[in-house]
Order: sequence, then C-alpha cells, then structure tokens
Amino acid sequence: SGGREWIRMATARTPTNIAVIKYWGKRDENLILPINDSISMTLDPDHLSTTTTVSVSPSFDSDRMWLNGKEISLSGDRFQNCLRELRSRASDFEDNEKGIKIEKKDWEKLHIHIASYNNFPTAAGLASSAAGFACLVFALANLMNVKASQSHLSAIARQGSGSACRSLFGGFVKWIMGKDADGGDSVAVQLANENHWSDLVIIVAVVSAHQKETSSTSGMRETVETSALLQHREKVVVPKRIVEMEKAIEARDFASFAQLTCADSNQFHAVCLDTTPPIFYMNNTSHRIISCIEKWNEAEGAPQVAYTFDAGPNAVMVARDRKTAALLLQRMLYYFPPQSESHLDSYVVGDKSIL
Ligand code: 2P0
Repeated sequence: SGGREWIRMATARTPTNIAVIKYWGKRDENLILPINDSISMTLDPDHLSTTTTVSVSPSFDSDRMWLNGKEISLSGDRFQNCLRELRSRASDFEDNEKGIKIEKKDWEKLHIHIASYNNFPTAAGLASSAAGFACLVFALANLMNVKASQSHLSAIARQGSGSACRSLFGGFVKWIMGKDADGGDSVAVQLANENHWSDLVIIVAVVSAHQKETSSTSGMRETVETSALLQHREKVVVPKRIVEMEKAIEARDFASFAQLTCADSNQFHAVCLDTTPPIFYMNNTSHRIISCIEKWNEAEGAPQVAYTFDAGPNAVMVARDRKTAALLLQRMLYYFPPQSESHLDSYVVGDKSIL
C-alpha cells in the first residue's frame, strides 16, 4: 500500500579485539561498568570479524535478529538497553528519491531487522560478543542517523558487552573505567591507530573451538564476590600497568609490551584460579604453548613473541615482526602438529597474512 513499501538498510563490519591489559570484574552489572581500565588491540577486519546488516521498514511488525542465519531472541536486557539508547538518540531522516521520510519520534514505533554473521567460532573465547555488539551499535547508529561521537557510541556498545566498547576503534584502544554512576564517562578511546605499530603480527591458535564452560559474565561475578587477589589487582597492579602499557605502545617498545601482556594474561588466569569455586579457562595445551614461548624468549635474551589468553584455551600470540611470525608458525606446527592428541585446529593470522 503506497508509501509503506520502502526499506532502508545499513551494513557494517567490525573486527574483534584482544585485551593486553584485561577487563575482569564489574562494579555495575546492569550498566556494565568495570572495576579497572583495560587496553586492547583491534584485529584487522579480514579475520575474526562480524558483519551485520540492519534494516527498517514500516512493513516490519516486530524487532527481530538472525545470527549466522538462525533467529535469536532480542528480549535480553543487553539488546534492549542498546536499542533503547539508540532509539532515544535517533534523528530525522529523509531520502526524497526513495520517498523515505522518518521523523525522530517515528523511531519509537518503527521496527528493525538485524542479520549478523561471524567469520569465526561463536563463544569459543574468541570475543564474539565484542565484535557483535560493536557492529550492531555502529550499523544501527548509521541506519537511525544517530548523531554521536565514536566514544559516545562505545558507551552504548558497552551496555551490550563490556569488551565491545573497545571494538569501535581500530589499533590500540583504552576502555576508561570512568567514575560516573550513569556510565557516561565509561568509554573507549583510541591510543594509537592501526598504522602506528604495523610490524606486529597476531597469530591465533585455536586450541579448542568448543563453547566455553563458564561464561565471562558469571565468571567475573564470582571472581568479584570471592577473590581477594582481585582487589590487589584492581587497586595496585592494573593502574600501574595501564601507565606502563601506554608508554610501551607509544614507544613501540616490544620488550615492555610483551612483558606486560604476558604478565597480565597470567594474572587474569590467577584471579580465575583464586575464585571459589576456581575457574579454569586454559588447558594443558595452553600451558604448553606458554612454556614454549617463554623458553624461546629466554633463549633469545629478549622477547620475540607475547602471548595472551582470554576466557578460553585459545592462544593469541603477538610476534614482534613478520620474520618472527613465520618462525613462530613453524614452531607451533612442529610442537603441536594438527594431527596429534592435543592439537591446534587452525591458524588465523591477524594484521597482514603471512601464509
Ligand atoms: C577482556 N574478557 O578484557 C576480558 C579478558 C575476557 C578476558 O572482556 O559481561 O564478554 O559482556 O561485559 O566483555 C570478556 O568479557 O563480558 C572479556 P561482559 P565480556 O577482553
């Protein structure tokens, strides 16, 4: 019925990010406000990214979402909080050619369809929610003509998943914990863009693509409730490491960068172990990868490769340059042949492909 037949679409692609100073613990569960600052690297969008197409049409009668082709529910608080924030900031939109005219108030009634695809295993500790919510918020902000800075959008994505706020930027990103009760100052900022330290090569070793046992959300809640070590980490260790990591990134000081990255990953897993009941994210293969890299770095007399592990057993390794990355792949394939018992399923090379 004339005038009601239009559809408007927007598509975005967003890479995941890997924390080098970890976020683990919330001070506000609903707004997703963290207990410490964190710093991450955003990967290049060719690997480990989410692509999301959002559309709006007067013919849609409810908000709906499909993830990897399967319909999923949008009823959760996190989706609803993001959608509400975006709708309240949407502006007028007009496209005379297509006969589309949307006024600000119309966004409250118009319904949205969302189709999202991950090019990597969902919920295997490879930060799928980070890329997912960042992409959703960015695509919807474009669709709805939301007038907000990238940092402001990061505060909306944060309400979908904490780590998502950092994927609104490329390169090296800091999520500032903020002080305000409403979370307005808990935003991501870019420390350096993706060209700043282009020698680095990220290699992800998929140790297991299975769904993780303890979700990050419940895991960090239990750590906040039971770990005494976490209090020392948030008050003493992380504030100092944030300052040192910012300096290391600015100076492209790989030795400091690697030392801080590995130490922070290990302390994150230590606070998991300090949780009651303890949380185990790494497995024996993860531990063997750590030993392999530690021995190599020791033998060279200076760090060649940094490692970091999130809420799962998969290793994220950062090689200081392309030559080192090639050697790293060689070693990994030698010590962890894809056929053996404890195997590496596949490699995804971040930054620039070296294969
Ligand atoms: C990080 N991780 O900084 C840390 C390190 C995992 C280990 O952010 O509850 O999925 O959605 O805010 O962001 C994983 O936690 O948790 C995470 P919610 P999220 O990347």
